[in-house]
Amino acid sequence: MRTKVVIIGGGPSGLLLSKLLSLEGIDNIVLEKQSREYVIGRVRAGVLENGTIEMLRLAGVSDRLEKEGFQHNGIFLSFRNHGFRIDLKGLTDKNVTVYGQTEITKDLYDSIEKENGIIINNAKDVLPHEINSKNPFVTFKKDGLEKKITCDFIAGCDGYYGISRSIIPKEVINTYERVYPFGWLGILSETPPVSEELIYANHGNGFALASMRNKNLSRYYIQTKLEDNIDNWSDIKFWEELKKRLPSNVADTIITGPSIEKSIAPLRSFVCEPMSWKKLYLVGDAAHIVPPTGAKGLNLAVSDVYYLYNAMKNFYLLDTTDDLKMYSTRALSRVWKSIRFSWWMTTTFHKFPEQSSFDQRIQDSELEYLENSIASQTVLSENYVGLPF
Ligand code: RFL
Ligand code: PHB
Repeated sequence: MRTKVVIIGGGPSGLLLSKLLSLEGIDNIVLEKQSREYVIGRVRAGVLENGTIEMLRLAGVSDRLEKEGFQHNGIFLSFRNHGFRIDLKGLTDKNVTVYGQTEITKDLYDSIEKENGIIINNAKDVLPHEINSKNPFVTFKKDGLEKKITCDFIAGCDGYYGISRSIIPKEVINTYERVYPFGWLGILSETPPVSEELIYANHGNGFALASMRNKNLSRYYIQTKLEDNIDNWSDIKFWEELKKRLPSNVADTIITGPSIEKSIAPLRSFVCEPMSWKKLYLVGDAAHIVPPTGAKGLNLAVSDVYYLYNAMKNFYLLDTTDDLKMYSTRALSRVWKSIRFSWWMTTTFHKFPEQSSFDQRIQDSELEYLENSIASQTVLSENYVGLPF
């Protein structure tokens, strides 16, 4: 088999790249190790920047998003048992959209399949070869049979634990990492959200976040110990702890119910430089990870796709490699700004194990400053709604 671009990983970045390339007539094949149901079932991101929406529109997969997504013009921050609002729209003239990653992935799958794009699910032992040659190829197993696809380029869209990054020789790569000493316990429950806008809470017991998917589907998170286990968290215990961490006037109005999903995610900042090597281009979580506090992971994956899609388009349609050569530099410049913002949100809102009363006072004064300074609120808003591509 031969194609122009083999895309390893059928998460949001791989699927979006595939759809955009196909619209330009650039053949590609997506190799995804999991089943379609598994990929769509993963509950993850919920907050989309306008740039992300633009890209989904360009890919022709925004119809449902535009009908069912919720426009949010602000967010609430809380500390010392009271909340204040950041007017994202008033400060930046932009807003964010709440629409689940699961829905985006489903829309992309449906659209690619409708247009006869090729996604090979349950592709096992995927391995890129001869990246440095004119004809790189990828091998994999499907239903026990060995397969090989020769191509011009390989896009590594296979997430943090994927195979693609590990193909780049160690001496070429630099990695930068911060592992946070806590995780997020998240639940999904079929209850009305406690607030029309998201609430990010700093509390002595740890961070909490009140988010949502729709009018009868809430998503809540609390900071937990890294080594914690979901078996230690009955629904009752979760709701009790969440209520403690939100301002009491909000906590009093929470409608609780059984969780329909519950999981713990570790928090990490990670960047791999460069994001490309020879004919291999890393995209999204394969190249970088942010803690979810700034709601940036999926949005960053989409801005990587923007740079790579344009570079590949210019290669095939205008016969220039200039933008491919610049891919890593352009993508990294935006990546680092989101890494910084997500690190700042994480450090400002979470309780660290070794946190002293001095550190707590610094966090309080940071939040007090934010509450009273339009300049500080503008900095946060500009980053939260998304920096330009
Ligand atoms: P993904 O989604 O991890 O997809 C990678 C795909 O590659 C497949 N794969 C392989 N396929 C073939 N061969 C191999 N060897 C393979 N190895 C892996 C995997 O099965 C998978 O299908 O990466 P991608 O596409 O780069 O997308 C990144 C986003 O998923 C991620 O950044 C976001 O979910 C992060 N994130 C958030 N981002 C936001 O922008 N806004 C948010 O509000 C937000 N909230 C979150 C989040 C992530 C969270 N968790 C669980 C980490 C909230 C949470 C709790
Ligand atoms: C979510 O709804 O899953 C969500 C929202 C905002 C974040 C992280 C996750 O910062």
